[in-house]
Amino acid sequence: MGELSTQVVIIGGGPSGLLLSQLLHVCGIQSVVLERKTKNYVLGRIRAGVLERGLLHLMREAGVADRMEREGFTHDGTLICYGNQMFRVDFKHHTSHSVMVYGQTEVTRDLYEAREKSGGEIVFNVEDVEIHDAKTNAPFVTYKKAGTSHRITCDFVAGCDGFHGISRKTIPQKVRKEYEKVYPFGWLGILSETPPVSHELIYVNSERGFALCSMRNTNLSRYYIQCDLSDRPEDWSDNAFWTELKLRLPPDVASKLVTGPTIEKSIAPLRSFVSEPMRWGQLFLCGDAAHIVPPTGAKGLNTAASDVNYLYRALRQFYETGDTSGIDSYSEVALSRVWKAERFSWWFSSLMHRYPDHSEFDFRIQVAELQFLHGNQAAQQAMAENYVGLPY
Ligand code: RFL
Ligand code: PHB
Repeated sequence: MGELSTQVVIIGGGPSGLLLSQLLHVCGIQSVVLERKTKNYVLGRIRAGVLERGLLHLMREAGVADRMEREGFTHDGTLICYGNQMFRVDFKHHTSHSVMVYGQTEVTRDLYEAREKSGGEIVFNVEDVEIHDAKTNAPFVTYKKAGTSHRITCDFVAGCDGFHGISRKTIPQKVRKEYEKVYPFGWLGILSETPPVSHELIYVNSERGFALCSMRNTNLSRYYIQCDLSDRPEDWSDNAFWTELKLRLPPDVASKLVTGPTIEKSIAPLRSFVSEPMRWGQLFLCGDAAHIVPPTGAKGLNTAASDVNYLYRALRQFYETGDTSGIDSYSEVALSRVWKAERFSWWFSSLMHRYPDHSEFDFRIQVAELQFLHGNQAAQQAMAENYVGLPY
């Protein structure tokens, strides 16, 4: 049995776990990250593309923002289409803030590089991770790697292991309350080495279903279309995808679309989920381990980052001054912001998708709300404030 001791054991080497580990490192707090997969597997997952100002600030604080500042694209607004209308919500005008388009893959790559440079301990390919004695002041974590058992004693455990991880499930069922909404459709997403059709994102509510035009860089486009939950990526040839996307875009946008071979194709279900509380003894949940949003508002990674922000400051306060107030209020403070992101993501999803079970009445209400957003500056300001990210 391998024995080790550290201050914080972080379960999960996705963006939440790595960002927390790097921020703790910068203020002299030790951690060990345990990741179930390999580094290449984690870096191969194509996910988020839009970063809020809070996450940009944290990347700077963690000392990992150089490439992001050089290569990321600042977006001051977004385009929304419905019927034969298109309008722009100007984030900069309404909030004086912008968002940055820089892929989650790149954020994760920059974080791995920084952790490796500073000798950060990340253990890959771990199995059977278990959290013990989280309700005492001497928690420990056990795991197996290549058949050998290991044990790490620590002060705190951060559960950053995503929706399917073990951390949330360590909290006894009678303590946990879970809230969930599953949407009756999914998103089929592709990546292609083609120039993006627009320099800002385009969200489309078309009669054939939702579509989104996004990007990663000047020659890498990311497009999504709403699909049936029973669809599989292999059911969609490249040609079928491009044809369907064009049918959902306004004709002048569709005529500019550059198509090409896709280099990734996947389907994500849409779900809203929150598990409360986010703290149980010395165990703290962060990111997808505690909550999921449908991707329409681009809030998943950003909400993970806001949890990391609160937890990092709470741990820092504890180690620097012995004050436990940040730790004690973590769950309540994090959840208050989480629920606002849940509300926004639910609202924007409801506004932009075609629901198979909607009546004509529901549809007319959706159009009325889109028209209201189109014509009303106060409604656009509310949307812009949520999209660029509510303050921490
Ligand atoms: P992750 O990324 O799931 O990482 C968790 C890590 O934990 C590991 N793990 C374990 N390790 C050890 N032991 C165990 N028992 C373990 N179980 C799991 C996993 O291997 C993994 O490496 O969670 P994290 O770090 O909380 O990060 C959350 C974000 O990844 C997620 O919220 C976003 O990707 C959501 N999301 C978006 N968020 C945005 O803010 N903006 C966007 O534009 C955006 N677009 C998206 C998205 C998610 C998508 N999909 C596929 C779900 C677009 C899509 C299509
Ligand atoms: C993406 O580029 O992957 C993306 C952008 C905006 C969203 C969701 C996903 O709302």
